[in-house]
Amino acid sequence: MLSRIDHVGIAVASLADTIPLYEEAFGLTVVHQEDNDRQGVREAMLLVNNGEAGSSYVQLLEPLREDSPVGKFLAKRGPGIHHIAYGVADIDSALAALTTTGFDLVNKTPVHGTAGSRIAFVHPKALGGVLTELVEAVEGH
Ligand code: MC0
Repeated sequence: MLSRIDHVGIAVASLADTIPLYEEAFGLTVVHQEDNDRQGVREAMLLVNNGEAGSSYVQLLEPLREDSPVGKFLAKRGPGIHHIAYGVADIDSALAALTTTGFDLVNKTPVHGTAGSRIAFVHPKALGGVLTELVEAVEGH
């Protein structure tokens, strides 16, 4: 079902303060920035690798509102790893399989993700405390 690690989502208080750390430490560059109002985040995608199965990124997430998943996470736990996201070729069949096996989905149908991708979250309580995202990327991402 899973084709790659698409990205690691990291909650940060400030993109402007955190992006230079990844540039300096690993020479990564920001290849995409976007506000996702429904998710309540301003995000920056830093490319790690373009592989045969698709690309992998570090995703830095700054909350747009305190009362958003990342805003609440920062208030409770402080900055750090917020979620892991796996690439899938067909998110509809991946979600159908997880529903059949009884996993608690935050999104039963896909919603809008980075750069036009279709995404869905599995509840952290269902996977040992790790918020998990599935990503069906659009061609070229
Ligand atoms: C909350 N919890 C987490 C967690 N967030 N555990 C692990 N990782 C996280 N990121 C835990 C809390 O510690 C708490 O555990 C319980 O879940 C309930 O937390 P809450 O603070 O009361 O929050 P809820 O219940 O209102 O919401 C939790 C839920 C939410 C996972 C449903 O965060 C959600 O809908 N997340 C999916 C959307 C999302 O994260 N969007 C932002 C990234 P205890 O033990 O205290 O009960 S958007 C994104 O990444 C897009 C742009 C993309 O990639 O394309």
